[in-house]
Amino acid sequence: MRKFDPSLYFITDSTGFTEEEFLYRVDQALQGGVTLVQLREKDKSTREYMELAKKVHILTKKHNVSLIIDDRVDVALAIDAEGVHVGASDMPVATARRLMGDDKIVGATAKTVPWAKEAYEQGADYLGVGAIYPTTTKVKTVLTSTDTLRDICNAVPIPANAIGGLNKDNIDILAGIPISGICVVSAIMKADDSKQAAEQLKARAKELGLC
Ligand code: TZP
Ligand code: MG
Repeated sequence: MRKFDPSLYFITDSTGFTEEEFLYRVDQALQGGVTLVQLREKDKSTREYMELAKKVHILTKKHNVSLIIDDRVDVALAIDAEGVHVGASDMPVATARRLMGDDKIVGATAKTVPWAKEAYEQGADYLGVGAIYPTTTKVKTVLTSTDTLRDICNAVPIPANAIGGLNKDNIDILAGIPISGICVVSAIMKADDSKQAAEQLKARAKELGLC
């Protein structure tokens, strides 16, 4: 498996931005120190998803950061992204792993311990666990307690990240839980200054011993 750093995992959302503004924010986030990027598009055609992914990949490669494609193994393989992330309504983890091969990153969503164990056994490299707080990002999810997050971290040997409504002012709730990092969309994507937002989140996460 490819090495990756999940500590400050930035998940994109291009909704409401011109492509230029979107790519600028992604680049700013990378300059601010995000360690992993997921391109997450729900409404694009396959061709549009691929074209945007190629552009984002140029930016992530410049910063030596792995790019994960949400939902779509075909798009990830087509642009030679470093990995894919699959959730409950996507391809099963085992299928994604078989198609992606052993050299790519396969991430999975998990909201319970049995689900986390199954994803691990099927070949997931990391887990996204949440939503910890309510989120304004368009997603079908339910809240996951910090107790469940802790149990998942202790149940599987792969990195588990917290996700959902996280920002620099509320991640203290995660202190002491053996997560490998945090996943954020809005806190960076919608910030006035995405670079500064990434820097501040990273500093706060370090202060709390979260990464
Ligand atoms: N899965 C659970 S919550 C979420 C996803 C994709 C969205 C997180 O977005 P935000 O803006 O960081 O709350
Ligand atoms: Mg999905």
